[in-house]
Amino acid sequence: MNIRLLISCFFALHAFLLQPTMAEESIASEADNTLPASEQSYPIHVFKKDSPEASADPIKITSIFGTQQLKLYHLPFEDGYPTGPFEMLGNQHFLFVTKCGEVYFTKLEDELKIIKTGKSLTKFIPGGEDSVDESRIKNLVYCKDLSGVKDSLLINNSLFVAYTTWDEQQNGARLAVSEFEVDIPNADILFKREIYLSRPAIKEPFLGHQVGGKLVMGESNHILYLSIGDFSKPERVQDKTTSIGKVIRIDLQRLNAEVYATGIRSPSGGLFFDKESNELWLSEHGPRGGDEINLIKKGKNYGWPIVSYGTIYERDGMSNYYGNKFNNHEGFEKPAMTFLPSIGVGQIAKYPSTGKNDYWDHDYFVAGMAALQLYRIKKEGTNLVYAEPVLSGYRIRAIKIDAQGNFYLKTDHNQFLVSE
Ligand SMILES: [Ca+2]
Repeated sequence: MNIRLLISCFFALHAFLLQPTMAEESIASEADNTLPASEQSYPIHVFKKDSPEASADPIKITSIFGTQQLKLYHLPFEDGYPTGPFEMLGNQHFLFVTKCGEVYFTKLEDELKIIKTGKSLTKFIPGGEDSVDESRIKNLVYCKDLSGVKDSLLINNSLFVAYTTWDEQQNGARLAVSEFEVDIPNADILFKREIYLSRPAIKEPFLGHQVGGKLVMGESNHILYLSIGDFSKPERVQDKTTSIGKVIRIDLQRLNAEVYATGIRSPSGGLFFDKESNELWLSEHGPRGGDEINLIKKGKNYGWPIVSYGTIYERDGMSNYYGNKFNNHEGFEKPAMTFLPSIGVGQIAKYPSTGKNDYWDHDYFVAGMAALQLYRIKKEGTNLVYAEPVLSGYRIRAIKIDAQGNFYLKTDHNQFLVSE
């Protein structure tokens, strides 16, 4: 039996076993690691709508090499889980895009205030044969369960947004990237063009938090990288005719897209291009255990679903199960760092050289969403040496660090933490 047939058999059984718990599997890779081992054997939905109890103590990023105090603000709108990204517009103005594609222009004063409310990400399309309208407005974002807006990226006045969209003809979902023009003085946003669509359209049921969708600017400002997850269809990842489980490189000038790397499971955490070292870093959720941070190189295969340092949820500790090598990464590009148990590895940001804290210079800060932690990761060359937990109690969805070393952290609980 060849390897592809083995994989197909494995996932057919895997899918069969998953049937009754499909909805619960959804947060599997971000599982609550505080549960006893016996309760961790099966997928458990652990997202808690209420944020953990607020402490009266000052909120601090606390490393053995220095601290930084944060102030907690509450978002002046409600976002659904998994929540959307934000952008810094300068002068304490921030733009938020919610999971369902509503855009909020806000300003940070004593509190975070809305300048202009929620316009949805839409475009006008021509009227059809049996339409009474010359054109109609179409919502772009397929916002259902765990699907929705996955990331944004602001380059000058262009806002690139990655989101799930519904293909009516194929009756399935795709990951799309579109460009919008941001009119900052008028706090408005306009659809400009569609940049990318993943292939093929994936029919329901699939796991909408496992589609990836992280965007980053690459070696120049007309090169974008996009991460795409396995849509919970792992058997499609090693298939070269799909864009499932791949990193895509998009040239904005030529609107040309190519597969850059493959073998990715769920890159819903972070994609980071280090302009100082020209390195592309990606964090991804493993199955049970095996959350990874990968240094992404052109043409390389990162192993999913053939190898993983984790295992699947429903086969406690089994290795070599139906041809898969668990607790092993042989024959494929190995992660630079792996987390057991899974921390729900999230977004990656770099601390710049500020003169304020030499010890943190050039280190990476990475969120552990399930672990409710922020980690400082010491980097030496391309080696990630250790991960130091520096802030706990917040489920951090998005991280930015400005040139002065100020942190901006957005959580899944409608919180916004900013350096004081
Ligand atoms: Ca891997």
